[in-house]
Amino acid sequence: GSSVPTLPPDLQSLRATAVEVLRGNDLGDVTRPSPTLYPHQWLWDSCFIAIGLRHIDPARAAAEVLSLLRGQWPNGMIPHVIFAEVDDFYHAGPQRWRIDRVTTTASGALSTGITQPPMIAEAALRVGEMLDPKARADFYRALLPGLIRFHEFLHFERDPDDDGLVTLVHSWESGMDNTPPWMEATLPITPRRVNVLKRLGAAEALDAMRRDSKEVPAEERLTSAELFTLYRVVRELRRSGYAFRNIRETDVPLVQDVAFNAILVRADDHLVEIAAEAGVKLSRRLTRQMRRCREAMERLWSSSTYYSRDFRTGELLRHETVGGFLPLYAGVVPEDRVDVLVKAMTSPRYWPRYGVASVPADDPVFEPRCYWQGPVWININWLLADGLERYGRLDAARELRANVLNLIVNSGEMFEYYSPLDGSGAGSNSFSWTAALLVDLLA
Ligand code: 2M8
Repeated sequence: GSSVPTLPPDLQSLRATAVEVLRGNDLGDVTRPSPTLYPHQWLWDSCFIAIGLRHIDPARAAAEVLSLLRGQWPNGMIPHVIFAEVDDFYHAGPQRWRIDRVTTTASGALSTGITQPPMIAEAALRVGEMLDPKARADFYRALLPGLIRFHEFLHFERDPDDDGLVTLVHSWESGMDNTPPWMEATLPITPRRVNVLKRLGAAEALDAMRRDSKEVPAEERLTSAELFTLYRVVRELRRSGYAFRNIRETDVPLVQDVAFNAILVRADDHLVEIAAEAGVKLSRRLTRQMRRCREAMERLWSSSTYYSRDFRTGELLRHETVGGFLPLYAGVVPEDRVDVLVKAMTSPRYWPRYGVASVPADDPVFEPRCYWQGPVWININWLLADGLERYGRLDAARELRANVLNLIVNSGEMFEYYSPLDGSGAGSNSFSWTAALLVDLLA
């Protein structure tokens, strides 16, 4: 762990910077994650953004959450990106997904064909706390039918064999694009032409084919081989009509992601609470699957941490990441394991100096400034602090929050992610969920 920092006096101006970033990324009742890299609406970004916005403008925060329903598919899925009508410089835009051949969204907006960590119920509950009773009742009433259908999509469509855990079909669904276990599961299906180019030493030719942003140094993003493999997965999903029964017949990696399932278990609890307050009854089938999912988390534990699991083989993907701590946030960790997890999380391996890293610093693939392969992410640390609190580790939770706050204070800017070693910012700047969660941390 690290020592509790003394906060500099200009927190107010830092908060003003954060509010400014959110305003700059505001597209109406949707907030884009960043002006340079991400011009559309992302599912879990909007949820974290709403958690911050509730302190500034609760009605606007409620609108941010509700706007996600505009992307909902007839099968209940809420997509990971709802495309805004902007000049599209985003590299995985509508033309990669072509969902218009398969389905339409509630609003007719274009979207991707995959989902993202189901943070909606958490955001709804937190926003609800800030609304007066009448506004909250209206908000819940508007949200509930779509939210219930989303949870049903996850528990039914994505758990076709009644295993309990839900399965993801792309690393983008996990939100942690290049996290090591996902990359190890995905790289075996690298397109042949990419491997050939690599073998020929034509890495530059490969890089030249990239259409993602040049704003960020290459060493802070996915490698070209990784990126082209993720595009290949999108192509398989598109050809499968985004239906799980077809996708499972392809060679696309299918993963019961530990972080996603942990977030879902917690979201299920929140959904139960919201439904109870609104006097809405959940179906017995859904209630049963929620229970089975919670129980199935146990299968992801092995000796000292939780892992994601391969849907096809049932084998654990034994590469440790920060995702292994999110069962604390879910509340599924037996008391005799909590110390093991908390010790690991607060050790210098994970928490060398500034916040908990996405991959432990002694991992051979650890890269302090490369995306989900080492950097500190503010949203994950927010979830971890909440998990510590749930288990009564109040000092550790307080210390983590103070440390993360200090990280942002020192940088003075709202970066996408930060080096856990020296606290330097990386990725996009003016990043919305960093700004929003800073506002929440300061509240
Ligand atoms: C990153 O992912 C997108 C694809 O979804 C990308 O790499 O283009 C991830 O960090 C993800 O968790 C995040 O939601 C998204 C937008 O901030 O960016």
